[in-house]
Amino acid sequence: MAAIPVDQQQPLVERLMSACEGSYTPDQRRKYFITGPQWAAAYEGHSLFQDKTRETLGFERVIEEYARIGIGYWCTHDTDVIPTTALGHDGQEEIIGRIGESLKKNGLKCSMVTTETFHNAVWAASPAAHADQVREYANWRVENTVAIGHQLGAQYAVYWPGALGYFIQGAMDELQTLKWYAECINAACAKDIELAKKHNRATLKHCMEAKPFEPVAEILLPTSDSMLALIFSGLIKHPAMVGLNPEYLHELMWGTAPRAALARALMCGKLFHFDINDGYSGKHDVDIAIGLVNPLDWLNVFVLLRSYGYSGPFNLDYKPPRTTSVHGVFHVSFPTAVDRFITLWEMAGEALTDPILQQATDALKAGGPRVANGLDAAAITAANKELLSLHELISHRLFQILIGQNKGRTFSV
Ligand code: 3MF
Ligand code: MG
Ligand code: MG
Repeated sequence: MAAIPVDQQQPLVERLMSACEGSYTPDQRRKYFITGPQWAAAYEGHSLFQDKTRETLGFERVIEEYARIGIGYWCTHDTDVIPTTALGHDGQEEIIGRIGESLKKNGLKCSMVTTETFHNAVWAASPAAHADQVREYANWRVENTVAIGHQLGAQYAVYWPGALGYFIQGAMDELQTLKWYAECINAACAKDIELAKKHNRATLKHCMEAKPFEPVAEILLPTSDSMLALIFSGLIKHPAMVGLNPEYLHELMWGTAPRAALARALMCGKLFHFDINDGYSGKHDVDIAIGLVNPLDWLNVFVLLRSYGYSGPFNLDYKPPRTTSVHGVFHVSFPTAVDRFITLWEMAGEALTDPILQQATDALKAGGPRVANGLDAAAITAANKELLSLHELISHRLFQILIGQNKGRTFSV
């Protein structure tokens, strides 16, 4: 193939995108509770060892592009849109006013707000640092974010305490730090109760998000389970207001099955919000878009969520790769991520009504014949033995659903 002139490259990408077919319309996409983070689209491709590859984008552009794609909801960190120096000053009100206009003009809703308590130098010793003024500032920051949430009509507030930990142990008393951190969540809830009353709105759902490693080496609340322990510890004043925002890759990173982590959140009635992405176990937070690494696992995750009626947001918390241009971010990355979500979600619906899966599951539940002596382990084993091959058959059937063989797709052999 001859070299592709620069001005022909975007048209080539467009042509191949439409040749892929199978994309959904913006109206179809808007039927799902899909939320697009400001930071995901505005990510410039930089990392600790890698320079940025894309230009800076403001919220106006991101909101406009999400609207065009059919992503119905937008979410943001406070400092994604308001410089740290403007927080709490006139600049904040002016920016929030412009965000409100931009959302209205484009028909988007703000679903969630979150506080950046990990990037700025003030969080070097975490938001629950020894210095009481740092902690007071952290409390004010989450209260301020809750206020922004009410102004923009959000339903959720998320907390990712990524800097709550250390590189080298000794200086930090873990228990004391956790108690201080709980005070920060309590401050957010108290402010929320006050503002909800004032604005005659429901209180927000406060969602904690865990990540096992990054940006510090040892994190005090590394998993969703540890956050459940905090929520139920007695340190949280309004535990009914606080739940989880698990992230698929954060759970996978430490080697657990994300589906099992989600099941534990569901068991506690705490699956409020869900960050969807993909990546690898045992690696850092590569934030690949949903379904590009573990589509079969994703199908299984959605079977679980559909089985138990999860109705919260699906937040596209991933990073478009640094090989993708800004045009690619909005014409390849986000539309295809949304469409893989929809496909996998609908596929999970098919799995739930698949007659083979239904019969296999029913048979497992029916079990073999009951034996006379309920203490005879060998007889109980023999009575159920042949049915257990259905475990593998079920996995095979899910694979077939993933590749469309349940719908008659065949391969040349
Ligand atoms: C980091 C994350 C965060 C959180 C965000 C929401 C930047 O790995 O996943 O995204 O989702 O801070 O509070
Ligand atoms: Mg993450
Ligand atoms: Mg996340």
